[in-house]
Amino acid sequence: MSTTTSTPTIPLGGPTLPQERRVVTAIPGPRSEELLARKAAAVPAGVGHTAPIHAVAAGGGVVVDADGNSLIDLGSGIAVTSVGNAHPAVVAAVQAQVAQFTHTCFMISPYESYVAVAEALNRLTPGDHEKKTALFNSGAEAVENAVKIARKATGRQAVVAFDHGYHGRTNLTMALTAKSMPYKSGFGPFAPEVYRAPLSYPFRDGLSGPDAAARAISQIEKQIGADNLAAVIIEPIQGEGGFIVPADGFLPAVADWCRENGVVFIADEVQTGFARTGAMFASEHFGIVPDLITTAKGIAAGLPLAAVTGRADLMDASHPGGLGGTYGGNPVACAAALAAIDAFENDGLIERAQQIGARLTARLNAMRESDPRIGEVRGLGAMIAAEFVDPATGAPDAALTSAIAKACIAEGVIVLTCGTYGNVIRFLPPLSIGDELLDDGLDVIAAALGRV
Ligand code: PLZ
Repeated sequence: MSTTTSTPTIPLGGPTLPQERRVVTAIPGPRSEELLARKAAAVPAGVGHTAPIHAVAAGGGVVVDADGNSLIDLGSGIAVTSVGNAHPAVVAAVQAQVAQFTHTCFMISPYESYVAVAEALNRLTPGDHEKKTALFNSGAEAVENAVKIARKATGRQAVVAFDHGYHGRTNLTMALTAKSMPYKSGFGPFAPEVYRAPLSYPFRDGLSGPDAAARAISQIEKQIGADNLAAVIIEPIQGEGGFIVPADGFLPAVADWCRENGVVFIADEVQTGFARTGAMFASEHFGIVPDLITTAKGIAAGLPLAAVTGRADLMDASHPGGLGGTYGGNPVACAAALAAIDAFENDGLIERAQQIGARLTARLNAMRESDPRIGEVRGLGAMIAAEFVDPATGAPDAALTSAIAKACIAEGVIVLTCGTYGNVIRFLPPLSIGDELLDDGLDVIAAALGRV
């Protein structure tokens, strides 16, 4: 691991917030309590929240709440504010664009920033083949469109998604998502022609990458048949499913099989994209070149934007007017994306993600050595997780996981859980976080682990 305590060169942004954990009231404090009561009365219970606060400012590595508490942000709003919240270049670009024009609809009167984002994604995504990009508003919408594009290009209908996969909450993406509660339960019927294949989950299946791929491919061939299959969609590292890093060789074997069988290989990099894993895209770690890649989250530093980027021949298969949407590639979101992409490329954020990953991994592994309830520490770059188990049986321990997360939030550290079994704590700090804050956050986690 890197032992250098480098101060990040990344601008902190937004209001210049003291980079400190500061808990001045109970969490939630009285003002957040009031706002939470209004939320409960005005917003449906289905829209949950992790931290019982209301945010008023954020930047660097902190989120400040309505009571003046400054919480360490180890979630980045689910891997979104990777360049840092209210990054100054993003703020300036958004302010300039919003004063110029807020919307024309790209399908009515196109504008340059959309094209510039497309050019940047065509250049930055894996592979040097000819690519094109279409822009949308959310990760789920990008996934929906990737499937549309693959079906149109192949003339086939079936789509394979994997165990532990997460692809969104719209009807088709709920079908693609593996976990029933809370994402799907009671919300069916789901879109047809979606099939599920087994993943590589080394901690739980003990299979080599090639063996796990052979298992998946055999199931796909027997249950669906390559001739009927338009696309295979997979997150290179499962996000909501538990930060599962597939065994070496799994992804290349699946991608090769797709290529040999005319099946479109879609990498869903909505959570893993844009420097998060210590590479611009996680596919690079596994040596795969997806036919289509979906992105969102980190792309525009918090403004709603998403993309499908991929082989020009596939992207061009749709008839004119077949792809789009009123807001897709909104000019304000595109301005934010161009500023964020510039920061990803030029502010050392890929290296910073690697440093953060090394620091998190070393510390969490040290905790694991003295506490067998941490079954595994895994992940790449600034996308790291700890899986909690019953040491005697290896069974997932969701109750312990949620108790630790709650204890951390009460102490002023925002941590997120994930995993099919709800037994994973994931770390997705903004890449603008400093080492001291990161260490303080880890101290709080270690103390919580000792207590619960
Ligand atoms: N694909 C890989 O991670 C979003 C969802 C949180 P949207 N993940 C966070 C929740 O509980 O809703 C995600 C993802 C991957 C697609 C999506 C969907 O992206 O922008 O939330 O639609």
